[in-house]
Amino acid sequence: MEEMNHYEEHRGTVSKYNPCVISRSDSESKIRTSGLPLGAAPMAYELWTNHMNHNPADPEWANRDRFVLSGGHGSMLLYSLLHLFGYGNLSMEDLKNFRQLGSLTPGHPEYGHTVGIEATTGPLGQGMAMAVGMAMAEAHLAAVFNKDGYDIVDHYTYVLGGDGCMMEGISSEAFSLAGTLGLHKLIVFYDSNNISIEGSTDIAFTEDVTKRFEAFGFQTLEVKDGNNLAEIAAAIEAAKADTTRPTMIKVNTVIGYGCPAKQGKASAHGEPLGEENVAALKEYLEWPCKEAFTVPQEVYDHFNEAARKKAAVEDEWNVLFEKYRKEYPDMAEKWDAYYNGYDLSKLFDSEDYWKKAEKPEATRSTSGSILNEIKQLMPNLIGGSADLAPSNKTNMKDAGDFSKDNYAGTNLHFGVREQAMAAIGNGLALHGGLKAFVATFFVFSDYTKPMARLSALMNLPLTFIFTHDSIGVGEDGPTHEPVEQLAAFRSLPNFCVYRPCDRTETAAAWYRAVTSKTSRQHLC
Ligand SMILES: Cc1ncc(C[n+]2csc(CCOP(=O)(O)OP(=O)(O)O)c2C)c(N)n1
Ligand SMILES: [Mg+2]
Repeated sequence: MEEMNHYEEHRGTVSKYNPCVISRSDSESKIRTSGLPLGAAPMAYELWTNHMNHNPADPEWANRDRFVLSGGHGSMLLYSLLHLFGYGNLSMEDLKNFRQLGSLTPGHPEYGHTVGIEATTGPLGQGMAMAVGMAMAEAHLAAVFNKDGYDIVDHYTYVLGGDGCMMEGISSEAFSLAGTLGLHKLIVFYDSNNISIEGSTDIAFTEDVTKRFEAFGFQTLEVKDGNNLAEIAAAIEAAKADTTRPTMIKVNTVIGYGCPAKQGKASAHGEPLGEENVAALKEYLEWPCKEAFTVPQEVYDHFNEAARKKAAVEDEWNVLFEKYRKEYPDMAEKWDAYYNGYDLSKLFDSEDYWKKAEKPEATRSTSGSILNEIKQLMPNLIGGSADLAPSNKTNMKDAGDFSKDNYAGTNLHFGVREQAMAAIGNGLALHGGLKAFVATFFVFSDYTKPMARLSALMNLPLTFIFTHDSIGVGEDGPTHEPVEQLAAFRSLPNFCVYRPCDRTETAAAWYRAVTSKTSRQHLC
């Protein structure tokens, strides 16, 4: 392959600290899904080491840059980085247990299971949309909290995905909204290797992805050689320099790079490399250790040094925040409430809250007025509907509309994009500091189901408001009559379903939704 010669030039740079080489050999040779990690290692290395603000010693630091691996099948890329940076002491033993039951290194990254994982990913496309939610959370919190000289909320959201994530419709929904909203702190890495499971992407995916992103309103950049660290660095800097648009960086990579028999082929996607190929890979990348799962001390030292510098960035932020606390004590108190939760006992302990309705009222209307009562006491409540707010009764009075010109608003307008909406809801909840809800007609809950499944898996306290729950919705006809949806949601593990029939039950549903720490659905 002529193109491959181009990569030869940078072989030395890449092999030296390639976070993925550690994950291969003997038992390594049985490890699956090495294609993406090998192809995307240079961009991940460059980003995590030289550009991203994160602190392995404090993975929950509120102002850390977020990184989502949307192509969750490349989980070993993330595990290698977490190991090398010393996150949660993810050990070499843990890497050896890759994809084993109960290990800290499951096949796909799991939020809340392995320290440093920002979102559970694997269902392709969803990570892209969750990242948009995180970027929206950042933009909103920055608008609420930042003061002159105090950019206490000021971080980027990075997301990395491949051809599959770009093919999935949900990513287009989410990026269309991200472009409209001008989320310039969102930086998307497209691992473009022209390969997915069935072979060349040409068999099913031929449009110009870059043009699509231009149409969404993104800045688009291209890294011609995904092994060239300087080119990657320049693209990241250019992405940060654009302060009005999100950026998509198309990075041309070779799947399974470095393994002569497999690189550039679909077989590199998921098949284990096998012993011979692992040996050839190590030779090709000039990896100094023949033994399995061995990392030279020099490499650990290099990552320790990077981690040390990153801890210093958080130290500076902590100093800034303490000054902010002194200068703006009310804001600091508000910050604490955003992150630790508001006390709503004033509302929930009042008899009025639980009163029976004097006259019959549609539960969606009751829900709308309760939502507004809650909002009065819980300013970090944020959410909206997929273009059905007037019907779902989700508009919050005097709360402002979240837009490019007003990130302080808390009424979100998702457009007719239920899939992206639900994933964005997950992203808002994952970010921290906010209490999120999303809404649509119950019949269209089908469009939110895979994302609701991830909410439940991640234990996220996201509230779904599904209205018009009746087979008698009438004039709209059978396309709008939910029938099997209730059974489907009730069968979803770790997802609480409330189906209130009157005012008091609607009040109880909202009480549970805002006081509980896990995912729930709320039908009106
Ligand atoms: C929604 C969804 N559909 C299908 C799959 C199964 N799957 C996993 S990876 C993959 C191909 C992904 O191709 P690409 O993103 O180009 O990754 P690469 O092969 O380049 O690593 C598929 C179809 C999935 N994980 N999620
Ligand atoms: Mg691919």
